[in-house]
Amino acid sequence: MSDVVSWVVEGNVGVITINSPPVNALSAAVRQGLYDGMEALVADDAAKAIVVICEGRTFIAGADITEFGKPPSGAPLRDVQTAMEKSPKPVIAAIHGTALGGGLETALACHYRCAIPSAKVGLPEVKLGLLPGAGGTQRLPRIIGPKRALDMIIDGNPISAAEALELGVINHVIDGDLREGALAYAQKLIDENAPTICVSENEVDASELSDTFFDDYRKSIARKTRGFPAPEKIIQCIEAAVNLPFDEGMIVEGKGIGELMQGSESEAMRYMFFSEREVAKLPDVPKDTPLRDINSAAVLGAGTMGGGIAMNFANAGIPVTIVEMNQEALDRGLGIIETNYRNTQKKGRLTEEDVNARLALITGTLDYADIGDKDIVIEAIFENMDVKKEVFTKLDATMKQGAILATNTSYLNIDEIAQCTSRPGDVIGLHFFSPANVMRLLEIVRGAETSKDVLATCMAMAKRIGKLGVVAGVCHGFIGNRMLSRYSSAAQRLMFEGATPNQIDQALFNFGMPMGPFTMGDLAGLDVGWRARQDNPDLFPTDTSLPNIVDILVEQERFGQKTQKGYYLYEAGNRTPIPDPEVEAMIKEESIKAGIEQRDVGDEEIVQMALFAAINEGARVLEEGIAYRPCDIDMIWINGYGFPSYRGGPMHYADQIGVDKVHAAVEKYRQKYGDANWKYSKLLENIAKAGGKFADWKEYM
Ligand code: 3H9
Repeated sequence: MSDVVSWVVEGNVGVITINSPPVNALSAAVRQGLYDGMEALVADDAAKAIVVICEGRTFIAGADITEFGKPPSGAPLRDVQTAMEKSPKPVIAAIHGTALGGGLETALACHYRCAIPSAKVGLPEVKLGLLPGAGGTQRLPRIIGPKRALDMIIDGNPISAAEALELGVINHVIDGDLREGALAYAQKLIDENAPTICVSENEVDASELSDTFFDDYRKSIARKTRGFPAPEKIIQCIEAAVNLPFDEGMIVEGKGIGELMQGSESEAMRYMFFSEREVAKLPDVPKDTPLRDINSAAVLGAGTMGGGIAMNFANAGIPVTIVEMNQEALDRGLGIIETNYRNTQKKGRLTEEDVNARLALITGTLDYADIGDKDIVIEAIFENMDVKKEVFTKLDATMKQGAILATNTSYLNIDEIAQCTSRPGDVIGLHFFSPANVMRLLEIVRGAETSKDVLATCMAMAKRIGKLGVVAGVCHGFIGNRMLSRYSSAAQRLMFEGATPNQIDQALFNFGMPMGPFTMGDLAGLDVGWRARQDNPDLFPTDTSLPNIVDILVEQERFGQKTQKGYYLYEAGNRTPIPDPEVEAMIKEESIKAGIEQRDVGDEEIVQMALFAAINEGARVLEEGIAYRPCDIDMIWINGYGFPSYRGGPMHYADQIGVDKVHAAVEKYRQKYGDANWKYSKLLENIAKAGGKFADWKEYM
């Protein structure tokens, strides 16, 4: 017996109970307890079958990730599994919550599995840059076939108890109390003298596979899994399951997980797992802060942003009203929302009923009076401080007391907006990323007077509408766009020194970004940034040492993809950028006119200069208290800008390659280009000089 694992014999059934909050992960103590429990109950003649069950919110949710990288202790999981498989008495896993990773692998080593209907089972290791390393790649194909197993392990998403039953991953569903049901199931197996079924002894049914199956599979996932090493190793394990005996397949699996565990990619993805949870913890906002009710919402503006934001609420079952200035704009916006939903329906990801239910939750109005009773309003109109102030004055007069007044601004000062209301504590920034119904990030901007319950409510609401909320303080561009502007400026500089937009975009794509800054500019529309600058010249100071190429392109009506020309050319109906020699010649001409020396720029330098500019700004953001922690910055860049998750975000990446290296390069650039884009960060310098890491940034403040 131990603190976390206990066992008893009830009637003639032995019951091993794991109680290791929060998620019964397979820590050394849990593994050792399971091993000891198996040994004791196998030896106990009173027990004719053994049930393995968990207390708390879930069955075993996997290996204990906090132990990865530490020296091994406790019984190895494979020994526990062998003890289960070799038991002469039937061993039954009784599942509730989520049996994930090593948790499902433990259950697969049992002779039988039962679960309550709400349970889910899955092998999500790929999301941590790993593969199932406790027999999952060898046992699962022996139940559900190699093809289905590959899909399930490569996407990492869990399946429901009903699906698991259909596939044979579980053998029995229990309605009602799990423990009672599992004991009754065990008794039934005893009464029937049921055999001890070892999945490892099953044959793999490869009859469904064509000769080219694995190569075709590799090709089909190549784009989606670019840069991630785990999927290829998972394929190799399933190939081994098909071609080799179980024990040899286990050797391939063991080697694969060992290599992945050592890699920087898995380290980054494990950091991401904990960071996603860390960003939900706000240092000065207690966990038990009372939340306001959010049962209805309003969005101002039916444009691309407003429509996307409204869809998030409808998707979460929250009724939402969109306010527009005139009927035509409202009808257009509502029409686009319907088209978006219908397109998703056509792809089979929503049923007609789902779409109808969501559309029924979205209403439109031209009258502010119709939204006065809503719990939250999000303004998503164009970026102009005077207009925003006018709108917030109106909202202050219209909205009920206790309503949250939010702005979706990407740059503007939230404190200034809040001051034109009588309730600055209720005002907050909710910065969605385009397309707002798709992108997972919600940058939550905390004003000087934003009250703690408003902040806590918005964090909880983010989760409810499927977003990752990350808090930022008030400054120009907040965390994400402030860093992005340094990154883009560095790319522009290199373009004027001789790299083509295509070379720069390719270099950053190869690093792992979904696209480079020029492709991104064309996608977003070059006129959008141009217009924002016209409206707010003081807010967007241009680097006067560089020619203004965007102005020239916009004057030529080269707005990007929407006009089929921007930095690149586009064929009708095709989003693939085609390098345009005319634009490249124009850039060269402008550079020479501005006296910028032309040179050969290398790909490595492109990646380094663009990313280091962002990292230096990230260090300043931390120094100024705009971000609470480096992980907040990293989660913003991964979820809002597509920074490759296998590199952990810019600040984690700096730690991986060495902060001293980043600092030395930043200093070189500052001397060469001046302070405008390379503002000095004392924090960066302190960490570099001490040979430290951003992970320990507080020591260096
Ligand atoms: C694996 O199994 C490898 C094997 O194949 C090979 C072995 C040889 N370890 O998410 P929550 C913590 S790899 C340690 O907020 P929820 C989490 O950090 C593993 N800690 O709750 C948080 O701590 P805090 C494969 C863990 O209800 C707290 O538990 N398994 C682990 O929203 C609550 O978590 C997975 O990848 C863990 N494995 O969701 C499953 N899991 O409160 C990972 C959680 O201090 N886990 N914690 O911030 C999950 O997907 C979700 O946590 C789960 C619950 C769905 C279980």
